Amino acid sequence: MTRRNFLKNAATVVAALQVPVAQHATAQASEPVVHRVEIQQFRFVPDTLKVRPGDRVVWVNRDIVPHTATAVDGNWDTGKIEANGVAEIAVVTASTNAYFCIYHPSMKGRLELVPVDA
Ligand SMILES: [Cu+2]
Repeated sequence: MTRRNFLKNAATVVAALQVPVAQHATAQASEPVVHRVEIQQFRFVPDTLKVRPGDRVVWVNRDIVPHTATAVDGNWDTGKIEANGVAEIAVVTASTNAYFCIYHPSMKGRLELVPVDA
């Protein structure tokens, strides 16, 4: 495979990752949503998400070093997300809290739980 083709294929993968993401504004209130957080330049983007039980949160690591998304209270942890890797959690009631990266504790994010019928 030529480098040009490799880059083209990589771009296709990135585009595919964007497909399942929906916003609450365009979905039925009761439908589970897949939220995506980009990890780039040692930041979670967005750093705060409003989530409902049943939603899923996907982290995509755009950096060249591994990261984690780890609940401060220890209730959930993606484990190591390699460079260009993806990790996912399902949102349950206990998922709502602050999280950080184990390797880079200055990286902080937050999941804010909202009622299912909100
Ligand atoms: Cu990190």
